[in-house]
Amino acid sequence: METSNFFPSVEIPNEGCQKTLKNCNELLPTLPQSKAWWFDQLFQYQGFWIPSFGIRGSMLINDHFKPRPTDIIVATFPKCGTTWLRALVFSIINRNSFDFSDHPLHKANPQELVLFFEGYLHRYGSTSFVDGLPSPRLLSTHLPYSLFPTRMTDDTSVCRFVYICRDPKDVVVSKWHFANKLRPKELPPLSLEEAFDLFCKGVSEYGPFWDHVLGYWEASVESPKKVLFLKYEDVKKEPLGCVRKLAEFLGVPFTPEEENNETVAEIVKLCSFESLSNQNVNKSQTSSGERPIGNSDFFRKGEVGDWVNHLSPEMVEKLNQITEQKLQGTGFNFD
Ligand code: PAP
Repeated sequence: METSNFFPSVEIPNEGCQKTLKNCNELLPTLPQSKAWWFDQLFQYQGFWIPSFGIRGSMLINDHFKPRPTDIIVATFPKCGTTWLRALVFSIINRNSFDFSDHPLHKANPQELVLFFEGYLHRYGSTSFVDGLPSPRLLSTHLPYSLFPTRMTDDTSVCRFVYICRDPKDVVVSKWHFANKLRPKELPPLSLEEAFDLFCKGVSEYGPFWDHVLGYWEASVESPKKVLFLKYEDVKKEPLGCVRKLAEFLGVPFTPEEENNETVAEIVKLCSFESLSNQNVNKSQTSSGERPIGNSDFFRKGEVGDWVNHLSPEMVEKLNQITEQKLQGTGFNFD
């Protein structure tokens, strides 16, 4: 049995999961490949550029995962607000179990409280760890909506998804900064120009960005009880309203007593960038065997519109144009 803080134990996958892993290993070399922004290669799988562990995770989910009606899947394209949404969902769901002065978010990074779904499946090579988690299970994913099995996406009574998206101009800047922290030292730094070019071509972990966003957007329009779609910018502007909306969607609306006690405001405050980034646990720069980065790397500026400090007017025009084209006729925009 292997152990680590992040992944407590590893067991031998059962026969069914071993078969899935074998199928995945056979499939990977047949897929189109591209260089990644960080350490792993990207494979074009069902229309998306995914690292191998994500494909492994998706195949294990499709073949073996048994969803429960209480499951909550926190879904994002990388760098769109995963850390924030994890913290918000965890504190909404567990608000009666903890005192705000002695809350788990003071001691643990949101990643330890809302587990990375495909990351855990890949690490264990099976669904057994996730199968053993108590309800309600809070799981985080970067996988596109279309990569989940229909038994999770069809039936409104089987699990719920909450998604947060962000202006692609801020996403590309945030992801570029993050990529240069994650890249192995032997590789040269990724220039902003190269990162931008790859992002525009859709070649980015879990990209194309627009297809990822639209998959969840369309699902939220079709099944508003199954998928809640949020924008980073809206949560920044109206955090109280968004937290109330989240709680209602998750089936745990705030009571009048909680409103009087300012529970909503406490949650917003606890999960804010200022609060989370100042927790000692999130100031850590220590990397682990599983992650070559520290918790502090998930907190940079946490602002809307930092792209003005990085993108040239030509880049802005190009990205705006692509976004306009991709979103045309979908009923969705980033305004
Ligand atoms: P991940 O997808 O790799 O888990 P994710 O948490 O989605 O990363 O994105 C990190 C971004 O969210 C960073 O944005 P920036 O680079 O533009 O600064 C990070 O600063 C921001 N972020 C982290 N926590 C919060 C928060 N509590 N509120 C607002 N933004 C946050």
